[in-house]
Amino acid sequence: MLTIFETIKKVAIKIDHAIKTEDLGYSDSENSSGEDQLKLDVKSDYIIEEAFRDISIVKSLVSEEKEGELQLHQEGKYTICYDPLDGSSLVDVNLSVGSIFGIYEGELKGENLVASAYVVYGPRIELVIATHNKKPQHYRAQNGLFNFIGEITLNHKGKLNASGGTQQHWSAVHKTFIDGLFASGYRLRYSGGMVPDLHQILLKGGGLFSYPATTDKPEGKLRQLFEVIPFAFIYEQAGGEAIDANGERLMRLIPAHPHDTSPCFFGSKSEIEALKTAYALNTQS
Ligand code: FDP
Repeated sequence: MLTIFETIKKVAIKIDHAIKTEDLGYSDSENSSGEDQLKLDVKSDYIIEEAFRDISIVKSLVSEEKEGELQLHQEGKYTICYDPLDGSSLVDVNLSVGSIFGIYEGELKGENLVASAYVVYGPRIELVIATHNKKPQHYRAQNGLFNFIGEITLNHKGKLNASGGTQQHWSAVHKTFIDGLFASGYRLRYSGGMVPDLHQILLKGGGLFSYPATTDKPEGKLRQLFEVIPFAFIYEQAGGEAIDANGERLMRLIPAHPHDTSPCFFGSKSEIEALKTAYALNTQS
């Protein structure tokens, strides 16, 4: 597993370099979710694929930018599911973006995730790695090397509130709940990049990130294997919770297809409790 983490550190430095120096235009292709691919998405995907290609413990790769599973080593133990450059359109406006990695052993489902990691490319390059029975470990790059900064622990209750999706398409339940959080003093923090938005909540003690079911996206937008499950694990390891719109742990998700999405909520315990109450109360009325 250490080899995988060391490889993630190497690719992070290379992707950061690509972000700062490469062409930002669109490629001629679409990804499997039907979105136009930026050249940077394609380049980042290539950097990751090349780096893992010779690592024998890696059985296969599943990328947000590719349709199927890429088989690497039959005797390998792990499948790495990754989003090479999440929120890549934000590079155009010089906001932070990230890479997300979910490391699975066996069938691709939440309960088989053994570790996850993400990288934030911002003014600095930061990396968070989560494994079982440990708080997430936070690193920062300096001169091409990652230094350990500390463990991440969420407070029981936070102050930040970030909800995705077009508000026009939110359900009445979600709107009432989010309005209630603001009315009780929560502050809006939403850049539109999942990685920096979730990173901010983790580092600033807590709060809530939601990507709910909306009328235009009933199954949400964020992808289970590359985005939702890896972050669910990190939030749980940090002492928070991560659930879907039915109150089920996101770690119990079983994607039918690698690109399946799910409504998702990540937060400190207090906000998730409030969410459960709000959603249940409104469902009954
Ligand atoms: P993007 O489409 O820019 O790649 O992964 C999808 C994502 O970004 C997340 O990073 C982000 O949280 C979300 O979409 C933002 O979606 P909305 O604009 O619908 O809120």
